[in-house]
Amino acid sequence: MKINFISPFTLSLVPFAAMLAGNNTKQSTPNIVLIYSDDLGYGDLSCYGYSKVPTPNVDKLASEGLRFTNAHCGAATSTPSRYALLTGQYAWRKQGTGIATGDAAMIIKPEQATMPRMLQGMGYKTGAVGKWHLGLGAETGKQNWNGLITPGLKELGFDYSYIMAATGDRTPCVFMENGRVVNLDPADPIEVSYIKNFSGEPTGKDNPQLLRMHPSHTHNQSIVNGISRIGYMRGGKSALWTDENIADSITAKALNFIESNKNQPFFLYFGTQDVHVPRVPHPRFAGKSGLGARGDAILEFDWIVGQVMATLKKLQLDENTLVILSSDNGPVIDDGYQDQAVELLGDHKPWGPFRGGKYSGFEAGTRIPQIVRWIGKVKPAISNTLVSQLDWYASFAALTKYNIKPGEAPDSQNGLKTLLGKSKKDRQYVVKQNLNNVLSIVVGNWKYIEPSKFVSINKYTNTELANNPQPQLYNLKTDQGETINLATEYPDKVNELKIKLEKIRKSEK
Ligand code: NG6
Ligand code: CA
Repeated sequence: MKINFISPFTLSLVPFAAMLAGNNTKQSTPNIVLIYSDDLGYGDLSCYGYSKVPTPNVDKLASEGLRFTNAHCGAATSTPSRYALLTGQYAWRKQGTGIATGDAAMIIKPEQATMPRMLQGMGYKTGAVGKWHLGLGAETGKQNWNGLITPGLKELGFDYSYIMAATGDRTPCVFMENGRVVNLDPADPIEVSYIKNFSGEPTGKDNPQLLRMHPSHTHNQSIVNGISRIGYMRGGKSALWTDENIADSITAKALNFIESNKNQPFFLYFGTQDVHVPRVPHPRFAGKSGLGARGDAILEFDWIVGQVMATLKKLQLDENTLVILSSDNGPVIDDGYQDQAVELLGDHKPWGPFRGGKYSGFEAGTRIPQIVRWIGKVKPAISNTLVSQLDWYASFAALTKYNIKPGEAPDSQNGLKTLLGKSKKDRQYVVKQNLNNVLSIVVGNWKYIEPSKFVSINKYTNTELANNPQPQLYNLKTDQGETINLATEYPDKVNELKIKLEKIRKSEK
């Protein structure tokens, strides 16, 4: 008699074999890795065609995935952009979401819904590594940097965190792991202030002879590693980061997080310090781009991407990991230090074909690179579809079959099909904010920038902010550089977009 069945023993070997192979390809939902660069422009990557800096690892990612040409972050600076990304709510709806100091209280409150908590609830291990810049603790200026700072990322749904509290150019210049400063010697406690210096401590302003990199503006307070910063700090010598090693340190932690969680779904929010100021890349990259420290920082960023991709491949996670690479805002050349970025820029065009840059309401402020790669699920292509980072929250919810509750991630829409290249339908509209919280809205080819009385130029960076007492209307299809204001020619269009923007602004969220 021919016995034709699969024994329970054979069946039970299948998951066991998958386990042995060290991969989680049988997982029903993919791992999610967000590589979130800082101040990286649309034109900074060679795959976007405007770059004089080779970025082979990013280009490979793009050639294996979907490269977006019409992707937008929520704001032209870091804190509001990150706030919007992690909560699915426009930052301009909430007070206190502007560029945060290094001693800011946590800006997202523990009771708010967050992307990591949502994914955690769906069985993901969640980790944040690198730049944070969304505040820590309950009260501004009141953190005890020598103990556990709470509430922190754990209260927002991150199982693991290894972060820089704010930015590379702000104190405290230390890494924090799961809410505590790393390598801190209790005999040398840390103090931080954004009000006044600690007596006897040198500053960039009073002791410029101690600096190896001089500020071009501001950035003249406490000195760490020969670089003066925004903000004051004292103590914690053994915990201070070495700027040259930041990329190596955070990358090691990111890879370790991936490796430790390879057998279960994980979500990694990996915010790089590159290419923010101060730009002090490792000697492996310093001087290598020929474009000064900013170009070298792009090389370092590309290396980081290569490390993440090599690790996913080594762990056989390629086919079960959705990787998204993007940036928190557009590019800036001189953002506070004399690092030769301006002098050596040459033909490189960080802003691509767009006007403005970081801080701006013009496109270069918020039109950022975005690459989505998921082997076997996302076909390599270029997408010109209008998309917003606000939608990642609801899209990941759809991906993991989570039902968004009423009021949760109120400005986020499910754009999963577009993200995966299965739809070419533009988002109905995209709203963005500049440094002054002046809003603009893009609908199809049209862009409307609301009138405002703020200064038109950021005097520190020489960036056009797109602030104008008159309404502005641009046709992004025929004029992607926003050179011709069509507002007087098309008053009906101005009115239509103005009303739409007001409706979105006034909607209770
Ligand atoms: C600005 C700083 C700039 C940078 C930025 C934050 C001045 C004049 N400029 O206020 O150097 O630190 O904040 O950048 O102080 S971001 O990418 O984190 O938003
Ligand atoms: Ca930024």
